[in-house]
Amino acid sequence: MSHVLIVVDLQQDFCPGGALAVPGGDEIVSSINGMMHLYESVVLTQDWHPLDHSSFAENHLGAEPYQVVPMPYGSQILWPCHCIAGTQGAEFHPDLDQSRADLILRKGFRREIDSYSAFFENDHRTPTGLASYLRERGLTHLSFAGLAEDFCVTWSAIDATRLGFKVRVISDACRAIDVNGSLAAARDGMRRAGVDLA
Ligand code: VGL
Ligand code: ZN
Repeated sequence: MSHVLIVVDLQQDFCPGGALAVPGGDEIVSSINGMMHLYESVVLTQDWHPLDHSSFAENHLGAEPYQVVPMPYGSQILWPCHCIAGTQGAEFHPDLDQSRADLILRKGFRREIDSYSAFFENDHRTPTGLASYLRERGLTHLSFAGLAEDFCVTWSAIDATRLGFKVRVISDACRAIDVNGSLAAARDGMRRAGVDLA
């Protein structure tokens, strides 16, 4: 029984001043650093998009950020341009301790599909490889922290329970975007899926 801390998307664009700032996103960095020593392993995820990514409102004629549009894989919220691969906004918060990270998993790098979950792209079918990595290492108990609780953290946590992992979300070490009641809906979905909301 081995425990891994998965820190989701604690990147500059999701922190105050960034392109898709999550309120209070920077407030969780020091508590996350402080809990890393409690785990056998630490994994960081990194949202990593090409400039022409289909989740960006800027890439849809006449669209506004936060508008919902149909995509071949389901409905998709359009976001402001964020976490462009190789730019400063895609870098981790400068105070995040990266030294204990065994793996940095990038996601969302295909133009035509978004990837909230650390396990599957938004078609719920295309794997990122993380499940196999964790299983091969015997990491069975997953704790999640990071940004944003109501999107990438929730989608990752729910997928993880479906994949058979024991899953906990440390809400105090998360912050949410909370568009149109998304945080309440996300917590509801996590409880129903059997995620332990600590
Ligand atoms: C995220 C929206 C778009 C997240 C990533 O990390 O929660 N949200 N891309
Ligand atoms: Zn993104």
